[in-house]
Amino acid sequence: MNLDKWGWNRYFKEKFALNVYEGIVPGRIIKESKHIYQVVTETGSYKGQVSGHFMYTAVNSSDYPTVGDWVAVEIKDDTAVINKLIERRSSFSRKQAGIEASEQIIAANVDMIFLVFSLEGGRNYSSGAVERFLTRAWDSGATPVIILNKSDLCSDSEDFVYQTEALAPGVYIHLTSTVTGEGIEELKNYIRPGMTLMFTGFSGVGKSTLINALYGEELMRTGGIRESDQKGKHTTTHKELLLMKNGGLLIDTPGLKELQLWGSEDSLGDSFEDIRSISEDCRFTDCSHSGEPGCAVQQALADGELDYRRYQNYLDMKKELKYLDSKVSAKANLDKKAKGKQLAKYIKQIKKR
Ligand SMILES: Nc1nc2c(ncn2[C@@H]2O[C@H](COP(=O)(O)OP(=O)(O)OP(=O)(O)O)[C@@H](O)[C@H]2O)c(=O)[nH]1
Ligand SMILES: [Mg+2]
Ligand SMILES: [Zn+2]
Repeated sequence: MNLDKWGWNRYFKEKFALNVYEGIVPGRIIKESKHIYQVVTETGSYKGQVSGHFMYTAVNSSDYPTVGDWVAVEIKDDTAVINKLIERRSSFSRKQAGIEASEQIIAANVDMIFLVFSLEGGRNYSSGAVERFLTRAWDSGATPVIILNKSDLCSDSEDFVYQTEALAPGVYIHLTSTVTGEGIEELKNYIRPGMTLMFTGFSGVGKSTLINALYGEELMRTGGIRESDQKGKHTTTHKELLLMKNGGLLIDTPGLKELQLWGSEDSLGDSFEDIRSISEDCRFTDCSHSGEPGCAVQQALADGELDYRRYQNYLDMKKELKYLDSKVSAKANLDKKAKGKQLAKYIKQIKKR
């Protein structure tokens, strides 16, 4: 199998070259569910698992491979034993659900991220959600594209495009419908050989249906929407990287209930470029924009140049990231100690043998 069509390129070849030794070959993770992997290599597609050594040296869940990752593997009895993760070029992540401060990588080595919302009038579109997804997407290293799906269920879909443009300056926005076919041809233009596109969004917005429409066949199972609350039913249960007929690569992901932020306060710079630029005129460089004298952001609010809702969401997200940062540093210290002990034990065992 030629790996180039799976996105193998110079960047990864160079990174891989640092890890080459006898019997080790490159592979890409195309499926993952609870640390059970499917890996493609030059000789075929294999079930995969990480090696004992890998497990001992992994500290965080983000150190484990996920869909889209390139890995160094050794094929043993039809199993790909994963020895090493090849440095990621990009990764889309969020804070893992629950109270623990750890990062969950949703997909890695993605070139473009389709942020899918739907316009049926429920909770699957909101300004706040667009800003949240966009923040994570810009921080991933991949380029975001916004899709407003189910345009057939919305009588003022063009208004949503204008509204979204204000939230996402400079980002391409597409109105689509898998029922009328609106916008599907335009989306096809993004699919290029060797390029990886991922779909993310809430459950039931139509990610898998869009992928089927782009593929031209029923590739992924699609689901219904609960009538009671217009929420999706979580039809897609695992992530999967799919090879399109023309050579492009699409990643389908399970719908999210919520997107908790990950990263530092700096992550907001790209998605709130307007606020960042206004704040250059604040009197104090460390202005928090919540009442200091000479605050340009407060002035912009007063002048109606900045939307109050957007400003409030910005402050909320900033607070969330600051809190996360304090929890992450605390956790890192504990992890380091625990891992140090585990590693010492492992080395002792090897020496004994
Ligand atoms: N009216 C309308 N319905 C759509 C459109 N696209 C998808 N649907 C329907 O929306 C429902 C959910 O679609 P899925 O593709 O399963 O949604 P998903 O985003 O993959 O959901 P998860 O896998 O749960 O994350 C299905 O009943 C689809 O037929 C559209 O453009 N218009
Ligand atoms: Mg799906
Ligand atoms: Zn200010």
